[in-house]
Amino acid sequence: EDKDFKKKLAGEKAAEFVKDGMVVGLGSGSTMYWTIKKIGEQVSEGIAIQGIPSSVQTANWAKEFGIPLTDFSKVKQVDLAIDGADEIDQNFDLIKGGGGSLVREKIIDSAAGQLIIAADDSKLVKALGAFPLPVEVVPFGYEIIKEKIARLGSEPVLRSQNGKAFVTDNGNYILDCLFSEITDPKKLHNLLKSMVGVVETGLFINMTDMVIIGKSTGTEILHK
Ligand code: DER
Repeated sequence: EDKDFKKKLAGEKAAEFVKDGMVVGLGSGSTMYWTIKKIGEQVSEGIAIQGIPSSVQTANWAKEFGIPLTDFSKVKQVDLAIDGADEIDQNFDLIKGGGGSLVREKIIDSAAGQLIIAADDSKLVKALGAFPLPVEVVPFGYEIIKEKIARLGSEPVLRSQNGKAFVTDNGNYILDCLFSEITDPKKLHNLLKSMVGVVETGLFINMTDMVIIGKSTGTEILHK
């Protein structure tokens, strides 16, 4: 399907920025599958890198493709992080978290010297918000947060899987909050983070250095 082709193009292109000796933050999602697969090929051709996975799924793919893994108990910095996104606006601010890995992604992405986002062209938007904003919350008392966010005019939905609440790698819940159009992402992020029990939001503000877009005609590299 065309979208998968675009994801593969963008994901593989991003791997070209991985250099020998790097500690690489490995993002999550179906676009990152292609990045991780490509990095695995680079490793088999002899470059020496270490990956820090942002999810169990990503760790499994990295192991499958032979990428040596490390963690923050062994390394104190990440040279380059590569990740996907659900929405990318004109300031390179992102909505992420569609795959439920936003907390570890944001920890890795914010620790990285450089963050590259790889995505198919459907992710580019004028304003963030058509995609429901994932908010990771502590399960205890999440109903109170849900009520508070509803009063902001959103419709928070507890993410579920197989009829039960979806539980993240960190043991938390996710509220998917539709805001439709987020005119001030930073303000909304800060407001949500100030609510007791909110762990993190899927708003990745002022973090992205480069965006690689997969299109039917190839890839396009966007710089801020
Ligand atoms: O959950 C996430 O943040 C993923 O990176 C997501 O935003 C992108 O997923 P996709 O590459 O499968 O579209």
